Formats: sequence, C-alpha cells, structure tokens
Amino acid sequence: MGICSSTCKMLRRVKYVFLLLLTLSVLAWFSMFSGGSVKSALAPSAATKAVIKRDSMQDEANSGTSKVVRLITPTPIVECPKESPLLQGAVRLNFEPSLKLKEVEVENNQVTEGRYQPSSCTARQSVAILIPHRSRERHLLYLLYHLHPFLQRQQLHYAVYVIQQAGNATFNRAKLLNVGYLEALKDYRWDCFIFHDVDLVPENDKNLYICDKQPKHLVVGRNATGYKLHYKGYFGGVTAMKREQFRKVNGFANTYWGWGGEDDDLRIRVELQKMKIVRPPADLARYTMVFHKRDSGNEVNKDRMKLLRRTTLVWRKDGLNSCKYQTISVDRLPLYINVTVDIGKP
Ligand code: UDH
Ligand code: MN
Repeated sequence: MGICSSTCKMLRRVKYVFLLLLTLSVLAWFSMFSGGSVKSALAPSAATKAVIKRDSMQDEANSGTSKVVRLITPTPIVECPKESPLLQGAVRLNFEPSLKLKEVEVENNQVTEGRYQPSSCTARQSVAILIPHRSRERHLLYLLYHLHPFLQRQQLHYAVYVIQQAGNATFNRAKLLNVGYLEALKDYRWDCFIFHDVDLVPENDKNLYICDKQPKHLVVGRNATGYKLHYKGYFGGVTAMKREQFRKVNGFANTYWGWGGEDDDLRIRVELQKMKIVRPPADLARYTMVFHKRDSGNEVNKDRMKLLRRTTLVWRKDGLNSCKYQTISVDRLPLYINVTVDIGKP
C-alpha cells in the first residue's frame, strides 16, 4: 500500500497509458476490418454511387434467381460511343455441320447466364432478345454462334431468352413472344425488345439491335426472297420495339395458332397507335435464313385473314393483358435463359 514510491507510481501511470493506447489501436483496427471503415463515413464519389445504383438494380433484377449474375463487374460510367469501334460490317457466316454448343460457350465466356454487358463503357441500351422456339435446336445453335459476338461488337447490354413451347399443340409464335416479354421484365427493366425468329442470321453488324423512336423492322431482305422486302408492310422475322411501344399496342394477339398473320396483326396494332415502322438501309438489313421445311404442328392458319379483320376491335382485350400461361421452368444456361412454357391450345 503505502510502500510505493513516487517512481513506482509514475511507472504504474505509464503502464495505464500504454494499455489505453493499445486498447484504442485494437479497436481502431477492428472497426476497419469489420466494414465500419473510415472511408464509409465519407460521402461516396459519383463513380461509387453509379456502381452502387447499378448493383442494386442487378440485385433487384436477380432476386429469386441464381446470384451468379451479381458478379458482373461494376458498370463503367463512360457511355459507349454512338458507333461502336468494334463493328465489322458485312460478316461471313458459317454453318459448320460439326459445330457444338460447348464450342460456342467457350468462345463466349464473357456471357453469364445468357447476359452480357461491355466492360469498358456503359451500353446505350439494355436489350432483351426473345426467340420463340420448338424443336429447332440446330438453328438455335447457329443463331447463338453468330448473335453473341454480333451483339458484343455492338457494345450492348443484352440477354438472350429462348421461349420454348411445351407439348405438341399447334405452335403459337406470337403468344410465346408475349410470354418472353413478360418473363424478361421479371429479370430486368429492359429498354428494348428484339423479337427474333430462330432461323434468321444477321449478315451485317451495322444492322443495330437497338430500338428507335418508332418500331423497327430489321429484315429488309433475306436470301430466300432475293434480299427484297417480302411484301409491302411486312413486319415479321426480326423486329425491335421499346418496352413502352410494345406495352402501348398491348403486345401481340394471343389468338394466332399455326403459321401466319400474327406479324401483320402487330403491324395493324402499331399503325392504330399512329406509330410508323422504320427500317435500316437495305444493304445492312440482310439475313440468311437457315433452310427449313414447314414444321409439323405449325400448319398454315386458315383463319388468319378473318382474325386480321377484327384486330381493330379486339386489340385492347387480346394481348399482353390477357396472356395466360404456365411457366414450366426457367433455366439459366450459359448462353441463354431457357423459358419453357405451357401456353395451352387453340
Ligand atoms: N418456330 C419453331 N418451331 C416450330 C415452328 C416455328 O421454333 O415448330 C419458330 C422459329 O423461331 C421460327 C419461327 O417460329 O423461325 C417462324 O416460323 P417459320 O420459320 O416456320 O416461319 P417462316 O416465315 O415460314 O420461315 C416458313 C414456311 C415454310 C416454307 C417452306 C417451303 N418453301
Ligand atoms: Mn423460317
């Protein structure tokens, strides 16, 4: 007790100060590593804000799905140039019989679960490619092989959705595309939708897969029709519409079972909204259609003319707002999102 000298008291004081300093530094280290870093107390920079915003959009988009897509690198803040420097113009197409899906996957390893975004700039549009499909695996393979590099050269943020009609009932291209639109919007708020036949391969990457102020028809010419517009007003094969444009026309009619008419019906819907179909120059909007015969289960729809006469009367109640279906599965494959759906029968 009373035997401690003044030197002894001083030593004790030094010891306390030392212990206090030690505790403080341990606390400081702990708070840095547990996330409450000094940095977070500072206001985030504009770049950080942009990344946070995009990440939360991705989280929102991916909720309820696999989380792998979240790992996409933060979006750069510079907007991609109006004309991508990667474009090649007319490209040579290749329909190699021995082509395998695995090879296409390896060549497109930047694509995650069917989705891609440029790493050096922010894409000007986010585009969902919707492909109606049943039993055309070979065509799908050739399309994926050409389309992924094509879209990447255009510096787009995009995803490819393949909408598979389950069962053997008569095919319904239009209804599958409505389903594609509704399902894709559950993932992300896409700006632009490309409705794309599985057998049409674009020949020129200056035929841009982005949406315009007006609905856009991308197939001016194809090999099978001597690269001439099929007929005046043709609006089939590959078309591009903004999210709001498609919503405004109430999408496609659900009532066209079998081949034909649904694309003309969409043209009528577009015209009823006083929109005007635009087309890229004919030398760019060229496609090769992989040769095929008429599919069984997609016979010519004999009622199509009758249906087309009532479009003006029914478009408001036959379309996106009346599209009933049952999703059987959504598989996030490396190169596309495979949506298998029961759309019923005629
Ligand atoms: N589709 C399928 N599976 C089918 C039917 C259609 O995937 O069984 C899809 C596919 O995306 C296809 C699209 O629907 O590209 C349109 O169908 P289509 O290619 O049969 O239509 P097209 O305008 O008409 O090419 C083809 C008529 C066949 C004529 C052959 C004789 N000259
Ligand atoms: Mn075809």
